[in-house]
Amino acid sequence: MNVGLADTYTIELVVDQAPAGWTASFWDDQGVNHTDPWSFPLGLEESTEFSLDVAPTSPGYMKFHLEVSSPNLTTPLVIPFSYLTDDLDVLIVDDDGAEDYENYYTAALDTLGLSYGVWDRADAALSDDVLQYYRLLIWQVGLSYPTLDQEDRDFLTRHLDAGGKLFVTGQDLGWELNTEAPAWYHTYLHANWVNDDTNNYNLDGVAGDPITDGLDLHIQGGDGANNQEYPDAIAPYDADATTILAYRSSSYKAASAPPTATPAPRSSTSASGTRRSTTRRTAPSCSAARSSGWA
Ligand SMILES: [Ca+2]
Ligand SMILES: [Ca+2]
Ligand SMILES: [Ca+2]
Repeated sequence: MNVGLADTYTIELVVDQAPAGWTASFWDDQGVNHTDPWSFPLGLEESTEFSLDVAPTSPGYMKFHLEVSSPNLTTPLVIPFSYLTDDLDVLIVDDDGAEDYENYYTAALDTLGLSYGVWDRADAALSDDVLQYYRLLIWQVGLSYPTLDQEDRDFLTRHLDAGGKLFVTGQDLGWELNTEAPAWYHTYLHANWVNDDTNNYNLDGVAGDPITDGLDLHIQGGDGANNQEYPDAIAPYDADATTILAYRSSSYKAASAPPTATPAPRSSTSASGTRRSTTRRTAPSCSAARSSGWA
């Protein structure tokens, strides 16, 4: 609805990210389909409606936005949208604010040949459709703070209680949850926060672990995000978790996961890199949880 001056608006659909072959368009209230920018007049308190049409040709996701401009709008109105098919291998929850750390995960999934979608947490909370369609979540918070707020934890509680699988990573996740939600951290990630800054950037895998056996991991520089400054030390909280990554030449542990022999929910948590000041985080630590046969 136009609540300002009579104006001529131009609406444009801009595709930000889409697999090859996907198309998107919008319909005006006269039933005309548009792919190019379209202009229309609106008087004071007049309104119009649009509907969107996405034509996917493969498992995947599209990010696009509508941009509305007019001579009397100093800044165009941007309305973001995401469209995800319901047959994806993995859903990445992009909860890192305006950073682009999700690209590390999409690159890895591309290498593995797995299909995925990206849900921008800044655009919307997770809908319960996610519980039905996406069993494996990669939830990355990057350097954002707070990390998993109450709404996030409530969603993840439902996801994990339903047998969903989770890998969660972000700066000082353990440090924050140890203060904000220790019972949830212990119960759902089966992790215990130990230390805020190990000052150690070399990790060793654990012999026999299906994921980390033989892994020699340097978490600073290289081709990573290079944002690790205050890597947490964590430990398994209970018998439902076991250490899978350890800091080299140290008693500190960096990651835990469900014991492989345990059939029910397993969770792994890794703490590495990332830091904060007293008021906000400035570097990432990584906390990972897998559950119900994540490997
Ligand atoms: Ca992002
Ligand atoms: Ca969050
Ligand atoms: Ca830390």
